[in-house]
Amino acid sequence: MADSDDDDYKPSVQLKIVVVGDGSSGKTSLTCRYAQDLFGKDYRQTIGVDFFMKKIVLPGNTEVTLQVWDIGGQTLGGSMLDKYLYNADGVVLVYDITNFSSFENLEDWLTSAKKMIDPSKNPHFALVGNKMDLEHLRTVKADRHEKLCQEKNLSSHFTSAKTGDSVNAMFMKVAAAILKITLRQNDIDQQKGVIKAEIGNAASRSSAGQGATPSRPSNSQLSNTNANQVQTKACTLL
Ligand SMILES: Nc1nc2c(ncn2[C@@H]2O[C@H](COP(=O)(O)OP(=O)(O)O)[C@@H](O)[C@H]2O)c(=O)[nH]1
Ligand SMILES: [Mg+2]
Repeated sequence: MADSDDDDYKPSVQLKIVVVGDGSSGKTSLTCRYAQDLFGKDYRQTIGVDFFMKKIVLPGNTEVTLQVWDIGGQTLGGSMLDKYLYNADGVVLVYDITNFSSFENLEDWLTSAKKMIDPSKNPHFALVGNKMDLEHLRTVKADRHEKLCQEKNLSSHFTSAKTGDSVNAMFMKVAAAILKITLRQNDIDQQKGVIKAEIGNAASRSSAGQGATPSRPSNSQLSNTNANQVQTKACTLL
């Protein structure tokens, strides 16, 4: 159903999605899992891989290029955080369901992100409880998660980067929510829209060096992307 003639495609839409949250919540694992279907059990804090691009097709033959940014080692007070969040269409707030403080800290991540993103962008915020394969060690109850979603108007997701459970679905739902496209269960189950993934870093896109704002599309609905200029890198699983 997702496969159809190229002639039917509408102009491509590009969305910037930024994955934030405490260290060790699984941001890099989620982005690598989504980008390359990789999961590394034992790697150090993210170095060098800032974002990747992946094309998916949403209902209505809407081709979407997702630019997914991993904030790497940036902390809440991190000096580059605003650069990562610049012009984001969606923010994925990740916590580890076995680590209560990673959940508690998300309110601060949310507050900071809201301050850093132009309100006129009206970005979508998603709450992701990761490490669902460790449900037996869960310390954040589902009702706490749902309560925060309601209070802060976040979409609700649970994933396991380790098993891959619901990772594709989460990113697909976030893209659909940003574009206000309704997904049916069938669309989520099929996941046939993946065309390709590329990985790059901010430095390769920034002409003015450190501190410069990575060049970004001025709005979320562009037909032309810099995807081809993205430096290809493997997910850094050290
Ligand atoms: N069991 C389990 N471990 C995970 C999962 N996601 C990440 N991890 C582990 O948690 C640790 C931190 O993951 P990482 O992706 O580096 O977190 P980040 O600091 O937020 O980027 C690593 O040891 C990962 O292998 C998951 O879904 N399940
Ligand atoms: Mg990381």
